Amino acid sequence: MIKCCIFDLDGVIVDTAKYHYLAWKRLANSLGFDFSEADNEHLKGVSRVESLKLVLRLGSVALEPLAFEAALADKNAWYLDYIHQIGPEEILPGVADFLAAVRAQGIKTALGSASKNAQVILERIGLLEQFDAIIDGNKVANAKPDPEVFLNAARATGVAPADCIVFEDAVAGVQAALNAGMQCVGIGEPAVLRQAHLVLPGFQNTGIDQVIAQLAAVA
Ligand code: B16
Ligand code: MG
Repeated sequence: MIKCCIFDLDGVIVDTAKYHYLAWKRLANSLGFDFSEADNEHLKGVSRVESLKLVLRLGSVALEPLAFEAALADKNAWYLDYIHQIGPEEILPGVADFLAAVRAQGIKTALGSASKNAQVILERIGLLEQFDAIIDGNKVANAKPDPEVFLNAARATGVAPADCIVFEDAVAGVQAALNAGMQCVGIGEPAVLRQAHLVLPGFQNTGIDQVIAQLAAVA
């Protein structure tokens, strides 16, 4: 029986990838190379440190530890300049109603995100109070596909992993959910997220009862 829904943040609740892109592009340009939106696709769901390693590899740039830390700080400051301007209009279609319906049924809600900025993003979009637990990049040691983030979310809500559904837009996140022994709904393209038990384009035109029934049908 489903007792907890765990949501990834970027690409599921809100599309912050466009702001990550602008900040990474500014950093790449400051280091003398360009960074495209196609390059940015590879950073979705990837932690900040691993993202910087990928960006530097693209530009064939090596940074000493102090410069590496400074680059991380610059990128995050530029990213937060955008985040501090967002509001509830950035919530992806159907998400707010879906979350409210989950909670109305007495099902717990948790956030399971790689982002260290999850709290401020949820505050800005007005959804902070909609989560029983928030497990973000500050609370985990191992990045997705390691199941740590989702197992922590299950533990924080007191729900067994088998009774959790994870909603994820990144391949590594889908793998993390499966590694946690949870049901997984991919949000995005079926061809990309084919390991998920079910893939939906988003939260419009669906509801928690429908999702639970669709998962039962493919079990
Ligand atoms: P931050 P998610 C991820 O969020 C993003 O998809 C990824 O692009 C980003 O690098 C990562 O968070 C870390 O974010 O720099 O804010 O700590 O999809 O796991 O919610
Ligand atoms: Mg994501």
